Amino acid sequence: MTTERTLVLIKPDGVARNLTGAVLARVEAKGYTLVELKKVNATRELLEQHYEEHVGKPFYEPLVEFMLSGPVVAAIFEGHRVIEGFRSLAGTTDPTTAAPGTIRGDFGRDWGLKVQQNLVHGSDSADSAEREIKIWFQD
Ligand code: DAT
Ligand code: MG
Repeated sequence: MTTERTLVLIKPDGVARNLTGAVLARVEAKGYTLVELKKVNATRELLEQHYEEHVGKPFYEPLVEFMLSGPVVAAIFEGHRVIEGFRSLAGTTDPTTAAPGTIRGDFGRDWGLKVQQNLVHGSDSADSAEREIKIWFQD
């Protein structure tokens, strides 16, 4: 067994809709351990690092604007295979078609805005998790 960590973000839509507790409860109920938790007002600089792979894509600028539109809750969760386990709990990127039973599928949909407001972020690999945890939890 290897203990792995992942970065989870509750995006501004999830925080504004008071879904933080519901999301965290699902991750805990699946059996992962909450290691760190904080509410943050992201900055453009921080988001540029976080979304490095998407800089220059058509949805990048609206994505950053959305992530700056309100506070975000950042969490580190730990457990064996937590990276893929959380991505499975979160569901696919487009919340309209994410499977029912997932966080995005149950709580989200495309509201007709430019960027999919899909409630959560989860690291997609061990390398991204390490990189993203450093960005959001510098202290
Ligand atoms: P994920 O968050 O499922 O890992 P991603 O890393 O490809 O997805 O993209 C980051 C975020 O950018 C995603 O959560 C929502 C937004 N996004 C991605 N693809 C998009 C698209 N085609 N149109 C609008 N927003 C998009
Ligand atoms: Mg991603």
